[in-house]
This record gives sequence, C-alpha cells and structure tokens, in this order.
Amino acid sequence: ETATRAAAERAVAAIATPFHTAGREIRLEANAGVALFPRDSNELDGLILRAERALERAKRARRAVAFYRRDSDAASHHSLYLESDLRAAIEREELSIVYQPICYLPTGEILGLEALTRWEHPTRGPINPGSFVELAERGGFIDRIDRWALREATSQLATWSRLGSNVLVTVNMAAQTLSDPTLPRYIEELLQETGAPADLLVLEVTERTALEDYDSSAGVLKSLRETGVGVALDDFGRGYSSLATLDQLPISFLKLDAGFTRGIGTSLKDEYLMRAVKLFTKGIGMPFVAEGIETEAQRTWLIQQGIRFGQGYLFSRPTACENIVPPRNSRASARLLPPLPADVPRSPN
Ligand code: G
Ligand code: MN
Repeated sequence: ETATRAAAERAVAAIATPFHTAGREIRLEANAGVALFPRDSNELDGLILRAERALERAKRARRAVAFYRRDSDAASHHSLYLESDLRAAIEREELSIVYQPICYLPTGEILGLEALTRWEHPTRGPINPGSFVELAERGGFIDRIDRWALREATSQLATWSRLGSNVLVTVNMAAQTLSDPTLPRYIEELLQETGAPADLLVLEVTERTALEDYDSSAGVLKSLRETGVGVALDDFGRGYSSLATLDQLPISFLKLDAGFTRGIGTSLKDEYLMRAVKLFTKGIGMPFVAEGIETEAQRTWLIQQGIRFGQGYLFSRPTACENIVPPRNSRASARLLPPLPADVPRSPN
C-alpha cells in the first residue's frame, strides 16, 4: 500500500503542476482512488467500481489519494453482489414488465399503457425499481435493461394492436440508452420484427435524461420522431425542469410529476403551478398528463382545470399484461399524440 500510495501521489502532483500554453498558466486539480488486486476484488469490473468508490471518498475528504476501504462502506459492498445479480437477471428471466394505464380523466378510458420493469430477485424477492435502475446506471449497463424492456413492450404492443387496440405503449429510457446513436436503428428493427405500429410507441424521457448528453440525445430524439415514435417528457417539475427546453425538444406530451398531484387540496402553490403548466402546454398545443392520481377529489379538481389526462392508483396499479384488456377503437393515439408543437401555427411574438 505504501508504494502504491507514493506512486498515486506522484501522479496527482504531476497533474497538479501548473503549465503554460498559449501564454496562459493552466492549473489542474486531480484526485486518485485506489483499489488493489486481488485484495479488493479479483474482477476488473469490481476493481473499477471500488476504485471509483475510493475516488468519491478522496474528493469528499479533499485528499489527493484514497484507498478503497471494505469496512467503510458495508452498504456498497452489499450492492456489488446485487449488481452482479442484476447483470445476470435478464438471462435468468427474473425481469418482467407490468403496465399502468394512462387514462382520459372524464371517462377513465385507457389511452395508453406505461411499461414498468420489475425485478424479482431469487432470494430477496421484489427489488424496488428506483434502486435497481440506479444500480444499473452506476454499473453502466442500464441500456441492456432498457433495450430488453423496449423489446418486450414493442412485442406486447404488436399483440394488442393485432387484437384491434390502438392504445399507446410507453417505455422509460435512461440517459445512457438515449444518447446511443444506434438506438433509432434498434427501435426500427424491433418495429419491423414485431409488426408494431411506430405511431403507438412512445419513449418516456426525463429532462435530466435528455439534457445530460444533449448533443447526442437531441439527435436520437429527432430521428425517432422522424420514424413516427413519440416522446413524452416524464416527471416534469421534479428538479430539472425549465419551460424553455419544452420548446427545444421534440416532445409529444408532458407528464407532470406526482408530487404536484399530491398537493391538490393541500398546497395552493402546487395548484397554481399546475394551472400555469396547463396554460402553457395548452398554448403550445401539447397534451398534459397528471401522474400519481389517487383520489376522486384530485381527479375532479384536475378535470375542472381542463386537465384531461392522468395516471395513478385511482385508475389502476401497474398490472401484468395478462390482466389488461386494452379497448378497441379508442382514439387514443390521436388524443395524446397531436402534431408536434413545431407544426402548430404560432401567433406572432
Ligand atoms: O418516474 P415514473 O413516473 O416513470 O415512475 C412511475 C412509478 O410511480 C412506478 O413505479 C409506479 O408504480 C409509481 N406510481 C404510479 N402511480 C402511482 C400513484 O398513484 N401513487 C404512487 N404513490 N405511486 C405511483
Ligand atoms: Mn414514466
């Protein structure tokens, strides 16, 4: 450890030495996180992950060099096992998809079905989706899970559409998945293979997802829109939202975060915000879906505001596809997927 520490400190010091270029002095900062083979892990992935954990500690403690400490972070040790289980989960068929309806509020009619991935661990039982998605994002393989979900959902969409339904199917996408320029091609192949109609498939992206790697993601979203696949902006209002980007991204409809629905009847601020977003989206011709509707009172208030689309336990919990009968001949796609805002004539100024 002593020799490794000395080497790491020399490297950090070398990077931190000021240098001159084009007549300017440049100063860089560096930290190092170290994991040792085979003490900390005998696998490359494990070593990298642990070195990253050590690096996080070095940055937090503002130290040049930090070593991975097994006992310092029992929880992350635990998540390493879980992570390798998750990598294997696709092949072991432990992942499944449940669907939650997106409804027309006045009638409860189903317009769309959001595909939500579930993981049933062989010994630990169901794992919370939030935590396994984060695990896969940190491990750098969320795209494999997203692409698996896309394949499943697209083939389910094809089945439903052959039965005469034209309900939309939406699938959640992570930033990593969305910034891959081969994604549109992958989706087109899926559509061809399964015979699912492109205009009934919608990708749900969060603003953070779309903006994290804006240059590649915007290109991917644009080519997807050209093939007819829709894009919904998910979790709007949760931390990253700006009204300006709504206009820059090719968004078909917006899903307002469940947190605001919870505020109905208790928080005037949430109510005003929903009304403001309603006014804005109506102005640019973008449908608006309220998430997390749990009570009749919330639904009534939303309808009074002219908000016509919503999702939540009031209508249905996420459900296995065998237990869902999507309606035939609803005008689902037309209601939620009007022409893109860019095609809507705008008033001058
Ligand atoms: O980020 P996104 O909006 O895709 O998250 C959907 C998650 O919200 C799912 O895990 C789903 O089970 C959960 N969910 C859906 N409807 C409701 C609801 O009415 N109340 C609560 N508390 N959670 C919900
Ligand atoms: Mn979603």
